[in-house]
Amino acid sequence: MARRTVLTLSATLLVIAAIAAYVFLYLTNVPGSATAAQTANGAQLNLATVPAAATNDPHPTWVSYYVTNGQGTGWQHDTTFVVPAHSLVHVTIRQYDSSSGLRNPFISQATGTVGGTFTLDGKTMQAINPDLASHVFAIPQLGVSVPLAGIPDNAKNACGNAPCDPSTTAHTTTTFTFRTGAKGLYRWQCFVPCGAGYVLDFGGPMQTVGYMDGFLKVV
Ligand SMILES: [Cu+2]
Repeated sequence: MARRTVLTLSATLLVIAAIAAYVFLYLTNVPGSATAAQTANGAQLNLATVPAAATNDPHPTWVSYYVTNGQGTGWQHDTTFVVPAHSLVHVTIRQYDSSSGLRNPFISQATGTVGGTFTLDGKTMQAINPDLASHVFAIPQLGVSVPLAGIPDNAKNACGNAPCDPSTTAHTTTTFTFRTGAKGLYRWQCFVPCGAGYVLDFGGPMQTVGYMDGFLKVV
């Protein structure tokens, strides 16, 4: 009888400990967020994509998005972006990674942006060569999707780990504008199979918030 009580108690304590670990390690462990800068023209979001996160990151070999300031410096590893509701959001993404290419060439077109276009290194475009895609910035609920071109495979001064210096390392610069709707939490993600080393290249950073996924918090 005493033995059965001890066993039952131990099992109960184990379950409680497991639930507590789940709550504190996962449910309350929310990634940080970054608020878009307010400019005279509307909200401005400055992002960067890198071939590898910072060397002191929990996953220093993973591809990732980062937030920067307007000069492309002041790097923050956040992928929740706070933007105003019913507003224009201007986005600039400095992209430091090489191309992975798309399996579905449809995604090489921009959708859901103002004018249906984006600029790549200053040139207005509607699509890129699908083979040149390095990452995609897509907000499926808003119909927004913009392809990001990779740097050439033989680029000099390619950046390794974040943070990357925009004045000395190779990158492409993509800009576009989209309009937000109602307040709410919207998911964004990359669609390029860029999770090298994982099943179908869609695992690891591709399925982890904080790397190739995040949220748009419309307030
Ligand atoms: Cu990606």
